[in-house]
Amino acid sequence: MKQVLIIVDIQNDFAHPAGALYVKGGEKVALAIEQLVKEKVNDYSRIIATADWHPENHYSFKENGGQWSKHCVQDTWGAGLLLSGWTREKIHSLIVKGTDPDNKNDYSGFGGYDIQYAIHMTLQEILDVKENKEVDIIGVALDYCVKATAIDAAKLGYKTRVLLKYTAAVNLKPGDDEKAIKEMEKEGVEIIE
Ligand code: VGL
Ligand code: ZN
Repeated sequence: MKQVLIIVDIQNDFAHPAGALYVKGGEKVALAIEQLVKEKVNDYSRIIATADWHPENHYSFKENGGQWSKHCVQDTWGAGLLLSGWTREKIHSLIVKGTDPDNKNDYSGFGGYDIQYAIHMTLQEILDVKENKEVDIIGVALDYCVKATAIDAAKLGYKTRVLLKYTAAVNLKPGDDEKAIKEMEKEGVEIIE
């Protein structure tokens, strides 16, 4: 397989029941992803994780006039990955996103950069230097950051699949998950049950 696995935002604030923006079932998704990585680590050419990585003054926080409770503040417990050391050690790149306090279009991993490079390699640059053309996307939340990342990937020309079994949705409104699936399909994302 020449696919890249992109694990979106498996962070305490989304996936741990005590997290600030807990997505129902997030901890089960985290465990399923652990298992998937164990089984497929040699099949994927790379494993990339994204992380919501907000400054205290991020626009999306209620206290700053936004819609969400304060979450994934840089270097706090909530921003940490809810993945074992074994799995984290398999991750080649950690893409942080949502770092600009005022950028209102920051759900997609393609708006972030690899935290290990001072020179700010983007997700697209990392995929392209390795000539990776196919991506499997999993994680949370299906109706926000998974959707935005998958649609960007498809628009940028990558063969893009979302593996539903390894996702969970916020569903602020009932049916947001179905709506997100339709939006992704419209943009050419393949949805795998
Ligand atoms: C996300 C809400 C706020 C996500 C990030 O990762 O889906 N959702 N920030
Ligand atoms: Zn966020």
